[in-house]
Amino acid sequence: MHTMRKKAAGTAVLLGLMVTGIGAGTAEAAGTPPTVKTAQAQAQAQAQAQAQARTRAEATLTAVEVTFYTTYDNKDHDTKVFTSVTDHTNKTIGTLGEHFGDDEFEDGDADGPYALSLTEPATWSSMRDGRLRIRIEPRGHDTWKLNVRSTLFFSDGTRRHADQDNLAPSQRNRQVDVPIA
Ligand SMILES: [Ca+2]
Ligand SMILES: [Ca+2]
Repeated sequence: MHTMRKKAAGTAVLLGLMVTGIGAGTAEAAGTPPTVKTAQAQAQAQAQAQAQARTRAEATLTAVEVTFYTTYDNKDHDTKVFTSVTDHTNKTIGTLGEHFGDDEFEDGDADGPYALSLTEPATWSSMRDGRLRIRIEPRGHDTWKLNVRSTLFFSDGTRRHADQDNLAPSQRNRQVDVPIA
């Protein structure tokens, strides 16, 4: 049973051989005892579940999109925005090339979705406990109040999100980190 669990791809064939073997070895050629069938079904289901978990953990990050919803304090036209995502080790995985240094985000604006450029490989599991990082560089004083929505897309079709309301980076506290869930 151990070898069957490890080799998910060969499970169907191995099961077939095992059923044949048991049938030939017993006086009752009529069929496999129900208890053996149940154990085989359980092993097969477990192998499939493990394979699926492995596949999901290893699914690669293919894209990251972010949208900024300015609420009731604008982003000044000359305040630059630096947006990035980090993995669970705090390594930068992707950055947004556009910094909006000549673009006001007015109250009520929805800006995005913008696609980040991915610079390092990442997987579903490595992005667990990662961060969406927004850092501003104002000229003079500026507070920017916003809600952010971000989606991370993976190769198996799954997604993670970094969403948070009521962010308020300013010239005093320039960086905000949003956990990736
Ligand atoms: Ca402002
Ligand atoms: Ca300014």
